[in-house]
Amino acid sequence: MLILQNDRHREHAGRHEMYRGRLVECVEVPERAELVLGELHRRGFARVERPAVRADMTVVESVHDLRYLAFLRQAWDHWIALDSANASFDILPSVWPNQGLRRDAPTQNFSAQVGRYAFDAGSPITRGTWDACLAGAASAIEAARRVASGSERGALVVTRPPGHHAGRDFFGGYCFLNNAALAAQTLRDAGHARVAILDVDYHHGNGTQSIFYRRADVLTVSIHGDPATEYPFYLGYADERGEGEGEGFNLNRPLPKGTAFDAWRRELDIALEAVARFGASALVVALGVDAYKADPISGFLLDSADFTTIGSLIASARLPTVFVLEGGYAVAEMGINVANVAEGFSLAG
Ligand code: OKP
Ligand code: ZN
Repeated sequence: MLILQNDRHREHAGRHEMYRGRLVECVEVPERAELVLGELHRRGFARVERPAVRADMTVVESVHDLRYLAFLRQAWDHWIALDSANASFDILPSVWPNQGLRRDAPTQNFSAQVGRYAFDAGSPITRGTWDACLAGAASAIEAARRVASGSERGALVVTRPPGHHAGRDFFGGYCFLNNAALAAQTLRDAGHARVAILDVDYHHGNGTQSIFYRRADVLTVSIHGDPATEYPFYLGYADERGEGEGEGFNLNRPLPKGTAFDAWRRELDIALEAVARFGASALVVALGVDAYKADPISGFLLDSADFTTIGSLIASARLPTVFVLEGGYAVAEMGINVANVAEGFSLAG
């Protein structure tokens, strides 16, 4: 299996996120990707490549909104222009156009613009956020191209920040550009008529769902902690099934906090059946490993060995597959859990 790494991920390094009235240290840290790469290397996944080219903006601009992209690209410069002392702090929103306020208001105020594009106060924009995200997008697009051409059966994109909470024109949940959506769109553009995205991160991939909600060509399936109690709270319920042409092409399988692998695995069977019934010819896996029992911000009870099983069950779908790294915050063990998925997938032949 091909491993593609985003070698600019370190440039996104948030300092604080807002949580329960205080600024706490970010859990989505550069060390995460380093530990994954270290463990893959130890296991002998020798082919680790860095994508040589910049992200194809045609793909990025087909998934994301042009004004949102311009905002992200310029955000740090605008932040510093407000006050050079801002360089010591990250950008976080403090005001939002909810409750009847106008999201399309022609405001010139920078803070107001941040709030227009952010849906939480836990996802700081830093000096290197744009460059790190764009390099991540390049990795996801390149992985999808290699898999689409048939030169690889499977590819794993080791990148951060994650992407599945990012929508067409919004960021949140530590996510800015939706790497899984970019991979899926790339597979579509390469001729795969039906592409499925399977999201196994503990948190519902609200961004991915919203990007494809009205489309019948990309099936989105997610297994996650019940949003009635778990982040992102406002999306991810079982009754969200798609809209318009997309009706029937979104499947949510929320599970209660405390769910262990026997029940989780039954949901994976259901998800993979849906992918097969849909007739997907390619698969993107939004690979969060925060379903792990020791994850500090999640509530499922999976063991490290379960991730090997997940990898082999996904391989049993027999589809060209792009794995894109999402969450996982039990930093010490996340390398093992990601490498287990990769090994389970590879060894299943
Ligand atoms: C991103 B991904 C922790 C609060 C939770 C948001 C969680 C985002 C998860 N202090 N904040 O899906 O792993
Ligand atoms: Zn997550």
